[in-house]
Amino acid sequence: MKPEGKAIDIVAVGLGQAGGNLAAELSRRGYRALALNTATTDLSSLSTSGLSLPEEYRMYIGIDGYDGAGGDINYGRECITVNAGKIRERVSEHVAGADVVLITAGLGGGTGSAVAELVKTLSDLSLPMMVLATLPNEHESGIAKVNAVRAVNELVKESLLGWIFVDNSRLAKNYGDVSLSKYYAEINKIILEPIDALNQLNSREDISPIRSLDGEDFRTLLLSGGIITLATASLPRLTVDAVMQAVREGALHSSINPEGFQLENVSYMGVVIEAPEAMLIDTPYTFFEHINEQLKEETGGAAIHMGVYRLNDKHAPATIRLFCSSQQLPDGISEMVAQAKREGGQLRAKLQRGLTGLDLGEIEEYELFRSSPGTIRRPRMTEGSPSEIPPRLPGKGPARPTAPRNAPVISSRPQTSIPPPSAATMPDRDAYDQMVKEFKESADDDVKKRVSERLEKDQKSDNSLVRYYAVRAMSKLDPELFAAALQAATLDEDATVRAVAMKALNRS
Ligand SMILES: Nc1nc2c(ncn2[C@@H]2O[C@H](COP(=O)(O)OP(=O)(O)OP(=O)(O)O)[C@@H](O)[C@H]2O)c(=O)[nH]1
Ligand SMILES: [Mg+2]
Repeated sequence: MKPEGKAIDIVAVGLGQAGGNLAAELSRRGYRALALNTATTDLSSLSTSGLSLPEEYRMYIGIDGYDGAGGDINYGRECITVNAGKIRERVSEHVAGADVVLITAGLGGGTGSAVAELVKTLSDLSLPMMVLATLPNEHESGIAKVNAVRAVNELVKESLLGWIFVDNSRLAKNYGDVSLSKYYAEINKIILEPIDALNQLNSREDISPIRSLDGEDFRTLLLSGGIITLATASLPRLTVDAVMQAVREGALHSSINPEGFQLENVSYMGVVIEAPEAMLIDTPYTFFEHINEQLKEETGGAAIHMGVYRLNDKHAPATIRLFCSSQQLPDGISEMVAQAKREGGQLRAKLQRGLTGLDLGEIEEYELFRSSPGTIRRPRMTEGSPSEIPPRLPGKGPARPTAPRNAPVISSRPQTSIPPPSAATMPDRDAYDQMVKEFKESADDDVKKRVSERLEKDQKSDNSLVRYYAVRAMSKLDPELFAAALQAATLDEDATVRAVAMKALNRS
């Protein structure tokens, strides 16, 4: 079932919105693709032009009644665990016979950041899995960055055949003037072009091989078990120095992948040179050998696969396509961890690079959403009236002891679980879920009023997590009732808060 003209049968499985969009781009390029999402809204956006995937290749993996993970990585994980059987069945049917199963995801949101859980879920199937994951943009929220570095840390511990990290910040710098409506469709083309180009090198009609990098070479490179970076450069002249310069530059400053791939860490390298006849005729045979030797030296003995092709277009500049695979995380990822630490505000320990994982310091323990798989998005207690349900204490402790069922009601005001303002402590997600439940279940207007006032107050909090929980609660309750607060939240400095508010207002 190999797609026509491709050396390797790559099949995409996208997770979350970015993952689905990237899978749609692979589908446009002729590959099989499937999109998994916890949000029906995200899945239905895959019918837009430029980002389209037929409905039969979109699979909802949410928990009934909820639309998306809203940045909550634990909920993303839980959705995958709850739907594990269904996912395994659908994916194994979809990827049958694939040479590579490319799992695509955007790290930062709650669904895509749970990609390691998807890898674990599929591990029983013994598939040839690789992951392509985007890293958040610089301007994205601290929550997105913490989610992303934790996801990277989990991912590099999984036994995969390769990892491709994509630096959304670099893409935004280079392609920031593309219109908003076409932006993701356009950058996804740029992200996937280099892999697709190498995969169809030998069936292109605009080039002919002088020394080919064949399908088996490409398979060896792709499945070399490292972190991959790809780069493409144009050269006006073909000299050993110019090619070496382009290779060094491409590894260090790819426009797609994180920066800082050091040549000495590269274990596998592919270099393809495409040049018009006029350039090739002036190039001695030793050029090829010199480049090969120099690359071996600078990489400290990497396996080098080279190809040279004649371009039919006589006036085109030469193109260099570079593929590197390394056992070390590039410096650009360390920079993102540093940002997450700064912006998380509580994160200290130093970064250690390497495939054994990142030392995330406190990020590892930093429970942004205060939930654990299996406890979230469901009423936590089934007995008793809502007023008997205590909130969880902020911090580590268990739920407060419940008052005996027959205990006298001390306050004459209707009892609610509204938590104390949490200025000095970590905000507690369960408490906000509890407020939503009480608002919905109570017939007492006073309870509803107190919950509303509390949420509106928290929407103005200095703490972005408190604002996030408040806005998320409003969006679950009645976006029309909270229209003014939600409108204000669309201007929030935190991108995740803005996104949740905008989504709620669009729904209402
Ligand atoms: N390169 C690229 N990045 C994207 C695309 N769509 C979203 N992103 C980025 O991917 C990251 C995660 O966003 P989403 O994919 O929307 O999040 P999600 O996985 O759906 O998670 P939830 O919405 O929380 O359920 C963010 O950093 C976005 O900027 C896309 O099509 N291409
Ligand atoms: Mg989403």
